[in-house]
Amino acid sequence: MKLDSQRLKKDFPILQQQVNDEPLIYLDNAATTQKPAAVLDALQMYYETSNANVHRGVHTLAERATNQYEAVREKVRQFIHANETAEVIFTRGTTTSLNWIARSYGEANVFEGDEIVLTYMEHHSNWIPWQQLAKKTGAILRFIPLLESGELDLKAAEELIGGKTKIVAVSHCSNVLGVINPITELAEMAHQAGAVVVVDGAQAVPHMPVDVQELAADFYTFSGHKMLGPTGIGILYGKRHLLEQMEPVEFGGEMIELVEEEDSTWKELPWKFEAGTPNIAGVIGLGAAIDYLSTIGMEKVHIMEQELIAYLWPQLEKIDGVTMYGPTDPAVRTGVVSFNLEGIHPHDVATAMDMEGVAVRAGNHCAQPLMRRLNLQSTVRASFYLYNTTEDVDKFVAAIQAVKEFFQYGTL
Ligand code: C6P
Repeated sequence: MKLDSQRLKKDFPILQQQVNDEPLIYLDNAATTQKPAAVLDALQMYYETSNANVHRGVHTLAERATNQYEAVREKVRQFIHANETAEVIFTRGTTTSLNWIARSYGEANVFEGDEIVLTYMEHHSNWIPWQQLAKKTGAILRFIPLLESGELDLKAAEELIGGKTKIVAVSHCSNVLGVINPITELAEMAHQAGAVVVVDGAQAVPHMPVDVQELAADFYTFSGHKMLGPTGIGILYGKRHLLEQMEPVEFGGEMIELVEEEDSTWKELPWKFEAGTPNIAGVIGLGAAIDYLSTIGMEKVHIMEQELIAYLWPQLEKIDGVTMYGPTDPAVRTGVVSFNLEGIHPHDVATAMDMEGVAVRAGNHCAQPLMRRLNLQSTVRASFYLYNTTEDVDKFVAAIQAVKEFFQYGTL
């Protein structure tokens, strides 16, 4: 059965409002997604019935909170097809997960003259941690170039990834170009070279089925808030044998086994990485988000987004002055559409669209190196999700026309 986005939209209280006297059309889902009532209810229910610290108390509430918290780890494991819950670590989000991998795995395994391979489309969160690691260790950063279509140049990747490569860090989906990258192929290249592959899955996990084993990812990271869950919660997945070698990045309560005056030992995986009181409510909310998405089915979410883009793309192509970025082939793209309107600054476009009730993002999208490669300062970005309908697309297209009229496109 096809996804009924109109019906799903009713599950999201925030989407029932008007903005600037127009029904809200929320198209900034790559920045963060809205939360269904099921997630909001789970948060409230947790605080009303089960709030306690986890892994510490023996009282009923502590046990209830701990059980709920650990049950979500199992849900995440199933959702991404990890081997075991020991490989699922709760963090603050993708950014934290990537920083931890660079700090812990990176500093222990990357040395002077080693190479770290990135792509030119990486978000700053999958760029700066490696840049800092390279500065600290004397390693060299190499970059996989992009083809004209916005896809990665895999021939160039094959040449770049070699004996000196220690890490290949790549986004599964770009937050600007909407392109889906071929992680399995890149992982194969990395593994043949004896390197590990670190995947930034922030824009993938919310939008398509992800199987970390099928992808052969050594590390995989994502954020709860981009998949209907709360902010401040994310996941670091790593293969057990890699996580076991790694030192924790943060130290304190909860992650220790034995503390002596001069030395300490750590808990086993995954808890050795979870120092301090974790974001328990965030974890519970993420669990509710996973339930919501799983009931729908991620394959359906993916297909629905592709259909929406297939409906939008030709309409955008017809508008005089619109330039779109990223691949035209819907098979390799998600619901992220970056574009510019000739002669009108992206921020002006986004502000004028807001007057029509349409929320889009303008800027460099935390991808300055990519913007430089594209010879751009910024773009407008509309990013779609499961509650966006073809009517939303129509209103979005109409809003672009209205913006053009407002700025008297072609007459100045
Ligand atoms: N991109 C966007 O509007 P955090 O902030 O840690 O949850 O996610 C960081 C991040 C990492 N990788 C990719 C590909 C991302 O898109 C993001 C977040 C938002 O595009 C905010 S800049």
